[in-house]
Amino acid sequence: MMERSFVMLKPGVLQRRIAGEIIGRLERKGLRIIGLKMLRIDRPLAEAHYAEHRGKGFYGQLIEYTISGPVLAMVLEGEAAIRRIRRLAGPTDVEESLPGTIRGDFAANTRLNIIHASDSPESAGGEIGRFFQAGELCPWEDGNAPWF
Ligand code: 3AN
Repeated sequence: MMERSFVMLKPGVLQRRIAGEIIGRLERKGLRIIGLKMLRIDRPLAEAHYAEHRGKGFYGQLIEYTISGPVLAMVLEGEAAIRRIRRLAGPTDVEESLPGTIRGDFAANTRLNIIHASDSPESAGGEIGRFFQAGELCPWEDGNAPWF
């Protein structure tokens, strides 16, 4: 099923100069970038995005890290995009993420995670709406669709 997912490359990605590598992996899996912007997330937006984690031990650090520098926010479209991107990202816990996944290859610290990817169609819809206005998305015809 054709889906849209919200992906955010967190501040450590720019610090470590691995944005191109990560975006390349998403593209190679056949996903289409239909929205992309760089922004500095403010505290209210970070708190809204991570509302489900409020009260947890790592919440404060998670918010501070998320607002510590610019992020790359993206909307990707493709067949089963949500599940594909979650599989490419690998598990949240860096001890569990296998080599070959984005977290398995690049994340050394669960608290300083490098990628956020929507985990359901419902959260994707909410997250896309929180970060992008409808006019900022640019869907395009995919001439390579049969390959993917
Ligand atoms: P995911 O980003 O894989 O959907 P969530 O939503 O459970 O994972 O967690 C959001 C973020 O909170 C993670 N990317 C990570 O930075 C942080 N986090 C989650 N669980 C932990 C934990 N047990 N210890 C430290 N940080 C965590």
